[in-house]
Amino acid sequence: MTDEQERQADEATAGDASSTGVDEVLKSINPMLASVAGHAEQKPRVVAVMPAYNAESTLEKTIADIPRGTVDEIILVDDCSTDGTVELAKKLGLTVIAHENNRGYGGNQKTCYAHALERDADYVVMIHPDYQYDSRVIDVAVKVMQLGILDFVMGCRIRTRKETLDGGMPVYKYIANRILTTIENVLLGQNLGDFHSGFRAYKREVLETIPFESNSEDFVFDSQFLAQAVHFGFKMGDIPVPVRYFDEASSINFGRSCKYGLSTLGVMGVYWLNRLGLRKSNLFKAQS
Ligand SMILES: Nc1nc2c(ncn2[C@@H]2O[C@H](COP(=O)(O)OP(=O)(O)O)[C@@H](O)[C@H]2O)c(=O)[nH]1
Ligand SMILES: [Mg+2]
Repeated sequence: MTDEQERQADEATAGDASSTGVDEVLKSINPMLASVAGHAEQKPRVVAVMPAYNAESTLEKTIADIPRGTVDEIILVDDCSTDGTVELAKKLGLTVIAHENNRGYGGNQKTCYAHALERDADYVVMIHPDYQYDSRVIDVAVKVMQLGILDFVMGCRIRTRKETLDGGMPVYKYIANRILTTIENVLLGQNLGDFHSGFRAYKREVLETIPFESNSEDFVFDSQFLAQAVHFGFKMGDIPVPVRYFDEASSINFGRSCKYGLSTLGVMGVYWLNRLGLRKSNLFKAQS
């Protein structure tokens, strides 16, 4: 252990001891305060999940960017990368799960969430291992959920047009995002700033309720998940998340983006057919 790690461990222990002392005093004063003290003792378990595909060149930076103490465990699911993602993730001490076959981004998230639930997560944060999203917002996302304001937090990459385009989002992605986000807000009765962000955080209950195993193995998994969250009545909202654009952080090309956009519109159709009772979909069937 380095001196710095030892100092931080000492500080953490000292913090625990003093809060335990305060809790004991509160408990001895009055039973109502005791319940407050009990509440203060419960530290939620936050698990970060990383759906990875050829992330060797950005993984270490992404992990270093996560503020210390904000997550209790990081699970990386590798979707058959052809680079050294798995070896590096193990070296960095992450919990690593490797797919035997390439399943796709949706398939990857299914493994991420199933394992996060198995590992007793109270809150699950998805962060891409491509060093694109600013991890400092993890804590804020969890706080907003702890306060009961939201069940499902999206990171919004778009504050102003100028900032987003100057930041490097390709113009065609920006325009498609604005159009799709507007349509989705209207059709789903929401007011999110960015329906297509890769920064997402959930309360455990959201992942226990949404039958995400029925979703697509491809990118449209994300759009299905959002429609499902609306269907099951979860409170969704967003917080701003700064992003970085560089070659390794963005591999989705024009063709795949178009396919994703059209499939997303398809999901809106499936949602409304289900809602009107014209054609029921398994996507909206509660988990048994
Ligand atoms: N499983 C899988 N994941 C992929 C593939 N391509 C990209 N991803 C993952 O999908 C996420 C989003 O891709 P990215 O290129 O960063 O998209 P962008 O930032 O929105 O342009 C990243 O976490 C990638 O690891 C793929 O072919 N298979
Ligand atoms: Mg990216």
